[in-house]
Amino acid sequence: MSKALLDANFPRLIDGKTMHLNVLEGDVNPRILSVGDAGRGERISSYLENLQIINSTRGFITYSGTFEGVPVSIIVTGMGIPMMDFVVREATSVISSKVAMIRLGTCGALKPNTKPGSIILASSSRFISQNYSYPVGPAYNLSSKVHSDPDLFTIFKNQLISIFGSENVDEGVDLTCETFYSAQGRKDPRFDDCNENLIENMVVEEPEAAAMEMETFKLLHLASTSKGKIAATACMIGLLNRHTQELMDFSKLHDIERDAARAALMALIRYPLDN
Ligand code: R1P
Repeated sequence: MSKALLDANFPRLIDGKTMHLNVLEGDVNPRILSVGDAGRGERISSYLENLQIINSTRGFITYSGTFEGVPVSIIVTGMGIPMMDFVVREATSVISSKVAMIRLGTCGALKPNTKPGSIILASSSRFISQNYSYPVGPAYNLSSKVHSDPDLFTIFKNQLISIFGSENVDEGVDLTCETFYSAQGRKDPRFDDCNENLIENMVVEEPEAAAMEMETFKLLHLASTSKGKIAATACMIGLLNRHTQELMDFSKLHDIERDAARAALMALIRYPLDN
């Protein structure tokens, strides 16, 4: 019975909750931090006071509360652009005002001199999709660019630099990939992925490419098509460098994550939302 739907076009359950995030009006605040990993979400939810947690059966978790007295939400988003699509559309559907959203994720770094463990800000993003009609056309396509909200980007960048120092904060074009393996140029001899030179080719096509991950393009694209409702930006922790193959010191990951989340929350509460 609880799965009965009120609306076929934008499904709500019979109790009025959105179908996948399981949220109602009042459950999500207009300042939203999206994280991919459930452990990351739980750890950084300790920043929030007056915490309310909403689980869903689809993997999304919404933590809402206050940060320095300002209402914010942290949403565990999962991986990939369909999950980001659910989060952006359903979370903003229960908010009547303008929304500020930041993604805090992890990525592979693409610039040869980016140190693993650095923070990489996405000034813009492009999408890499596999061409399933290949060999008609190239095996992988690179979309045109969508941009971060310039004001939110600048506020966030300043917060990150004040915490990490400018030497640990990089920026550039994010490449959001359709998949983790083939579309990020990972080699798996069991499959004909036709991705032998994917990274080399993409970096030639986009010389400012700085990060490879799986969600940012969808967030920025939806923000750019939201008719002014959503301001968005993103940063990722570079777990490894795809050029040098160097890995970060993973014993530092949770500390970096905690500090980056604090920077994101500070940026979100400083961003002016004109309702
Ligand atoms: C892959 O391991 C996942 O990690 C990255 C990718 O975008 C993908 O979601 O981001 P998160 O750490 O935010 O999940």
